[in-house]
Amino acid sequence: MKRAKITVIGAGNVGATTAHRLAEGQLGDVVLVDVVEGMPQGKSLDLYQAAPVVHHDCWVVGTNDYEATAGSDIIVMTAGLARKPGMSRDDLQEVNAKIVAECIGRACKGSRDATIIMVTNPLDVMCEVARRVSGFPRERVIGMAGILDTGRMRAFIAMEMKVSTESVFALVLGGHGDSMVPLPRYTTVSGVPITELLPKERVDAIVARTAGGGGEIVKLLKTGSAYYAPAAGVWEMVDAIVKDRKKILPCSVYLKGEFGLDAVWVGVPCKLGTSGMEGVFEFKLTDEEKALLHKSAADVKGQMGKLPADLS
Ligand code: TXD
Repeated sequence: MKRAKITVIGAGNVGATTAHRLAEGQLGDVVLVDVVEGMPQGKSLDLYQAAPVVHHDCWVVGTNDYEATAGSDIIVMTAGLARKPGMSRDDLQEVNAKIVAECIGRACKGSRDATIIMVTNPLDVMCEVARRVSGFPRERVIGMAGILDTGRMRAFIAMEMKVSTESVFALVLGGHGDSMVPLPRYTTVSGVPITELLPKERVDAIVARTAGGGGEIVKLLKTGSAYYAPAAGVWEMVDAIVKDRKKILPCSVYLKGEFGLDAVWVGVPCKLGTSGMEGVFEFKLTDEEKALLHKSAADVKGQMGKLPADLS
């Protein structure tokens, strides 16, 4: 079977860390693209020189143009500005929309069958830019945020209960922003909902810390935003797609009526396999949960409305 070819656009913190995980996880050959001259080439050489030591044989190539990306199976889009302290994700929209339109437009020319995994913020709105510019069906444009948000929630619960992170499962729906919707009712330790295990005020505190999880790291780092856990989220999506694992993972998806929402990007559980986003995993929400999800979706839709009609 042919080895997967994965283009990672943006060789900054998230992009380079993603390339590292993908190559060392033996998921495919990696082409790392950035506008900064020499930087993706240097990082790729450095990554590839670890191959003989850590035992992988994936090629890692760096470039400033898109020629070497042709025929990619997966395009991971991480290029763009990251938040600085005091900024919201939406503050990045205008400038990042231009970067996403340019990069996705160029990358898609030689890779018409690729699946795009979006990372650039504001995530859900940038997914719409990629969908419009690429013309790809929703199955092949998917946003990475839910794995990060649920990863944060799982980590906070593991810290609180002093149990292995592996025993904790969490569910977060909604846009990747302040109005995201962590669902404690479906968040469990070894199958038992945390609402049965922790007092309400602790659950509320974990929900609030999850929603502000990105901002907490921005504040600590001062010069940029999180990248190790985001890169892990991309790794899990690529792994599910290239190995056709049919994993149910929370991702940003262009909804077509699911959960009562239409023509908007929000995080929902979906099935990932060779064809990309192979189906939304829909289930019944309480009235309160539904209201929160619809509020989050309305926020995303409001931001989508600010995109220019012509993105080229
Ligand atoms: O959950 C999520 N989706 C996210 C999203 C989690 C973490 C970070 N998230 C967002 O990813 C973040 O808000 C940013 O919008 C992106 C990238 O974050 P990163 O931390 O990697 O930013 P860096 O380190 O500044 O890297 C960005 C790189 C940098 O090397 C630039 O030179 C490059 O993007 N860049 C470009 N490359 C190619 N082409 C163009 N036009 C371009 N413009 C900038």
